Amino acid sequence: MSNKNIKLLESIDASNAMLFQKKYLMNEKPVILKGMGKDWPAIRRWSADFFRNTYGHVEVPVCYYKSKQQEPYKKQVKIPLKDYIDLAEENKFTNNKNNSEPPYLGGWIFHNEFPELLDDIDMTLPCFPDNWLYKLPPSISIPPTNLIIGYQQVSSPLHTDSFFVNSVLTMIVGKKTARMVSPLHASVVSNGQNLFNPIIANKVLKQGAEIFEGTVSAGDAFYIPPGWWHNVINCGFTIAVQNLHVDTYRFPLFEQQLRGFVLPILSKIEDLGRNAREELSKTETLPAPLSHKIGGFIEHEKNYVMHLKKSLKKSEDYLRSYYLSS
Ligand SMILES: O=C(O)CCC(=O)C(=O)O
Ligand SMILES: [Fe+2]
Repeated sequence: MSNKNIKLLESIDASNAMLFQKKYLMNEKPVILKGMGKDWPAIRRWSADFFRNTYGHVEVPVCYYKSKQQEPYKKQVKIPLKDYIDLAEENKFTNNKNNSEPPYLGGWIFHNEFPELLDDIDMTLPCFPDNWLYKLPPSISIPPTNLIIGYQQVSSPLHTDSFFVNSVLTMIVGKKTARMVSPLHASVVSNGQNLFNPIIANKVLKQGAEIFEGTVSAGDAFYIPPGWWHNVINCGFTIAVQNLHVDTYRFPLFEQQLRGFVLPILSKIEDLGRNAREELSKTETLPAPLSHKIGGFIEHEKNYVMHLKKSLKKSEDYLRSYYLSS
């Protein structure tokens, strides 16, 4: 470690679920979970050859974090996994005219297409109670796991994970080093930074933030709490699994984040409806079209008003009790 002001991440045995929950999960404090994946079949099965031979033909999405930042999953460039692994193992990306940045398989959502791979990992982590992500309706489901294959030339610049989820990054092959900053110091860091650049790290430290650093190798995992900034580099060829968790305690904030996605869409639809009604009210009064009756227009409108009223009351009650208790 180059800078002695950088603190070492604490590290505990992953089998000590009680200690993890009390000291780290409850306090949203990052930690290294030693041996998290040591008994997963993936540790014995997964390798560059395994993926090349079994899934080499599959087109996988790659990221270009430096030139494109985080793109929507469906918009990412896709390349055959075989080509990607050849490149990653060689660690010899050379600039070409079209693209000067090496591609990074920074999060492949594999489990719908290849659910058999789920048998190689353990998603029922004893450290995490009940994962509420499984309760979401399929239409807005957030994939609870993804696969990351890396090499020395690629990394994840400083970022926070969306929706305030708990993230567990378990190493299957190779080593990663991470630097993390608490959300309490968000004002002195920014998205996309390289905290491994000593000039940037020193600037962040000087402004009063703490930087935590740790390295994990096969079988070990990082626990990255909600909202924590993290910058992750690959120390050679790596295969890792990221698992996302939302427990009961953090679900209300998560729900609010999801609503932030849905509400603008709902508002837009409502606005259009109001525009149409306004336009109609300017013209001579027309009788309601027959389809209103068939479609149960009045019934649905009443149900909607009831839903809004109930929702409003529950939210107001919740806010009142929140203020009383804090
Ligand atoms: O390994 C990486 O490059 C990124 C991992 C990460 O950002 C995460 O687990 O949230
Ligand atoms: Fe992340």
